[in-house]
Amino acid sequence: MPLDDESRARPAGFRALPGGLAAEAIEKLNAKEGDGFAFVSEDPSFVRAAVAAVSSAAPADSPILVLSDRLGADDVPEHPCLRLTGLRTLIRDDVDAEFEHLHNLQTVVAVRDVLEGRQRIAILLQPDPDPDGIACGYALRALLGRNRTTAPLVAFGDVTRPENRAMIGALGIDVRKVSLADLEEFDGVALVDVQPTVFGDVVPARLRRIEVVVDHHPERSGYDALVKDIRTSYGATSTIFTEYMRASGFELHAKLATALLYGIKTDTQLLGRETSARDIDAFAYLHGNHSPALLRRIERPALPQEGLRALGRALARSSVEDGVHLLVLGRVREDVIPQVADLALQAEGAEWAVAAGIVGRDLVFSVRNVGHVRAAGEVVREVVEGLGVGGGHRSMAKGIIPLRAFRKTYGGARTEKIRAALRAAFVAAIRREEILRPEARKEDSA
Ligand SMILES: [Mn+2]
Repeated sequence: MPLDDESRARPAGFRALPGGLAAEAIEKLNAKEGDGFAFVSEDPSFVRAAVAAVSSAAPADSPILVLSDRLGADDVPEHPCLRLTGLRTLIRDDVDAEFEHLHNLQTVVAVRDVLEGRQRIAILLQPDPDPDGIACGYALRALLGRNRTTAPLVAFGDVTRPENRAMIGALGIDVRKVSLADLEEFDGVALVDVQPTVFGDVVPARLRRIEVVVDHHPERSGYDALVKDIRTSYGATSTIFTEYMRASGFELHAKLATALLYGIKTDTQLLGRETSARDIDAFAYLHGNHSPALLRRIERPALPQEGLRALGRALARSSVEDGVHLLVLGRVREDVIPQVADLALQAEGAEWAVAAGIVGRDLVFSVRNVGHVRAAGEVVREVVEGLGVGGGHRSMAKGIIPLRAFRKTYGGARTEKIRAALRAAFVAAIRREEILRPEARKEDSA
């Protein structure tokens, strides 16, 4: 091949070795400090000669990459800065990734085709939508190029959790509460992060034939969808939508990237358990585009001054005992409680933080732990047993006890009473597991 053609075929920044493999030829390349060498060969003697030539002609310890599908570590000479990797496998991995983008693009095209002619599309989320569902609904609408009139986000219940309300507030998304009858006004229904079986053992008639479903929960039967994309190995449906965006060359604006990032973060407990390599990939991709300020506003909503004053009073009376830091706030706005729990865990010696406050007619508390102790969700379930409701994950949980039930059991609901009762209940619940199953703690920390 003539030299000029050959130079055009090479990517920028690459130079090929002119002539044979000799020290003079290497010298002609005029390698500088910071340049690297790559050899493509399946022949061990060629590689040995090449490494020797580079070592004698180029700056000392110039890095060398050997691309080969047959050679093993024993076939290449000793060199402090040499790496051996496959050539065809390297190309194949890149091509595989491109085919995956292509499959994602194909799904996006199918979704658009199915929904294109529809006047009004309901993007249906699970009841009491969570950040993963909200982010996916928002992403689907963007992918379809629609607005809140022609493709509203809808659910059979309100968004109730304060963290999730903070998300829709910060992002300016609205989720409309609808009834099954309201769905008749729509000529298209797309479900994200949920499947129709969630809405009843017998799937309501309107949801037995839907247009689109994209989800990561186990696949259920009992309904038909024109486009169905269910990937149970994914930690979040937001990961699937991130792949859609990426594959279709959609320019992710900061709000959308932040929503999807938060969706992945909450569904995977910040890339903890049940996270796939896809989730990590998508997270990294979104991280470059998200708005840290917006994310902070979602995760740390502004605290009302009254909440801060309640925190001040609670801190004045708090102490860390048996590794438990308990703060009883009195009557507060609900979103103050989880933030106080986060803060309380920072106290020296605290393995557990419990923040409690009175909201309406309930005693509401948030629990955090350092992670290598008993799961927070289990402890809370034990504390509320027979009194209220509660649950959560390994390191975060929430409980609600109606004040009436609390008073009945403990004979009152003054701050002092709450402090004493919660402390005793938590210490007992945390200890119980350790006494019954001393090995549990070891397993958990493994
Ligand atoms: Mn989800």
